[in-house]
Amino acid sequence: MSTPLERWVDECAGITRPKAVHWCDGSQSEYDRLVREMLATRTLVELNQQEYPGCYLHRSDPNDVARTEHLTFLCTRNKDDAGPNNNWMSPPEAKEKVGALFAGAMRERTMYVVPYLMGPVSSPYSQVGVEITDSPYVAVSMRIMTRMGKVALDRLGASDYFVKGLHSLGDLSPDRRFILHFPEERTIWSVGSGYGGNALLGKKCHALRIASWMAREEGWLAEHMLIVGIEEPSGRTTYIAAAFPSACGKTNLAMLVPPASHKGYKVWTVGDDIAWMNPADGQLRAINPEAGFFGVAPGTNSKTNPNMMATIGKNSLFTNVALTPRGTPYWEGMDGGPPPEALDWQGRPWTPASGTKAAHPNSRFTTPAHQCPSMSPAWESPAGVPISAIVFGGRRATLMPLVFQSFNWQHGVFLGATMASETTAAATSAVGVVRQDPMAMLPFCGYNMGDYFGHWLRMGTRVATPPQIFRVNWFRQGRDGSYLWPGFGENLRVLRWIVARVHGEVAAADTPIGQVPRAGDIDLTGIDVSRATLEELLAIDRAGWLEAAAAQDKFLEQFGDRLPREIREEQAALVKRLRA
Ligand code: GTP
Ligand code: SPV
Ligand code: MN
Repeated sequence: MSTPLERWVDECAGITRPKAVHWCDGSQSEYDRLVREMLATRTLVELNQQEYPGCYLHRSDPNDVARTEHLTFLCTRNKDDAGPNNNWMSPPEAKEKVGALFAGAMRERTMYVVPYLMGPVSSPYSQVGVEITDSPYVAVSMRIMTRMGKVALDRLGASDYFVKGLHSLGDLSPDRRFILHFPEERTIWSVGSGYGGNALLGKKCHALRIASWMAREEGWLAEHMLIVGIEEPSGRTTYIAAAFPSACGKTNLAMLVPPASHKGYKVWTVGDDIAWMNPADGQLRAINPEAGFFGVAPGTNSKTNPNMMATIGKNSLFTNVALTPRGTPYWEGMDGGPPPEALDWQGRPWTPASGTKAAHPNSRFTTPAHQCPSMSPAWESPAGVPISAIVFGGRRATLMPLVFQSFNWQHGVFLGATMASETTAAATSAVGVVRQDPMAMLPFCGYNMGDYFGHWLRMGTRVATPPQIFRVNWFRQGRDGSYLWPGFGENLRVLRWIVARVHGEVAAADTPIGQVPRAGDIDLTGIDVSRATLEELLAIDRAGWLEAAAAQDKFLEQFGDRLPREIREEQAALVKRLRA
């Protein structure tokens, strides 16, 4: 008797016609063999093994370097269930159109069956998925990013309850690229891309788009959030979950190193990109469903993120970075400045005089979380960690203060729902354009965001002590374009205020937008930020906020009847306070 999984694998093989089928067991020997095969086909390039043991470079197709939001679809029976925040295709149309692209797509290739677990091995919150792929790069990346192979098959047994992901590189043409989600069938189809968020289906496709749909049905939250524990000199640890849009600082905040002035503080990493939060014992408890980091390379160095520099020194895959003659990776903003010569991310000769970027702005590394020196002892805790604060942050050169707090849960949901941020190189579209990105989930919410706001509002009533909600912005710029706030490790100063607020240990000033710190309550000892700059970072520009409110209003309007009354009321109340 075959299992539901075996029957589905046979069905996919029948359509895609691979020359061989390999079931991944997740072992080191299997990983090593796949790496050797990819070195032989030049899919991977070996890096300097003395300096970077177990590290390899992958250069992707130059047309396939970031998520493609315009080619990403929700395929729900009812179009309104996908909402104005998603591209939509009807399931029958999607199956016909994209099914044709899968037909015979693996003819010259091996089909890898990749069973994976999202979440700690014995956590009740973890989920099994299986990704079928014809990309060995995807298979080895999944071994870093998830608990892959036997561990997932053991958990699945003969059950038919798993997320099904079918992936093929196809011909890598954006004209024949589709990333489709069928939440009603817990199924993902992805064709035509080998890039992380499009191809590592456990990550954005399963753990956010499909999981957010499941979370609404089951009463939990699947969010684009880092999870971090702040330990104070007293030994008290407070856990924070924070949502920032792609390439806006989650990884960096998750593993920040306290500044020298902050002896006795420790920052513990639980996760850097995705949080699954479940109500338990009157609180929200968060797990990190992932086992690795797929992090942004540019800007990473031993000052901004020493923990990540330590993590990526071994057993890591680098994608679309530059290669020095010594066989080491290079990207803009790395320690030591640019090398005199290198091969750029496309393998072309490059020098600092070339006038182009050596590494792609969205070049990334894939690296095991357990190698990170700041991993929390609780990062694989089956019960997750209790979340005391939720932080929403965007990349905003103007207007948005360094930090402020919501008046209550409902206002906090409104603050998340009205977040906007400048777009980044993580997706293929214009960079630096301010767009509304509620809860940093605009590209990842697997259903109508009007319903999503309603779900968030309800979640606040499901726990006796809901987290307190904050907004932050590390990216305010002065007139000369330089950052007003030093960021990175110094962000701990802001987290300290948040922690103190959560424990009722510091006051705040009421303003029309929320509760703002009194300037004296952000510790500036040991940094070069003047009191005047801090006051500028905390100031409220009423005229600017009224303009922002108009943009918010326009965005929220799209959701029509699906927009909860509470959000409408918060919007009206904000405008009223700003005009008062
Ligand atoms: P995704 O993996 O795309 O979801 O991104 P992320 O939110 O984890 O972003 P990440 O931490 O990788 O940061 C993206 C870029 O922002 C990098 O180039 C960082 O160096 C930069 N960055 C992160 N934190 C700060 C900060 O506090 N201040 C400034 N100025 N830049 C920052
Ligand atoms: C993001 O774009 O938010 C990422 C990278 O974390 S990807 O996995 O490609 O989505
Ligand atoms: Mn992300």
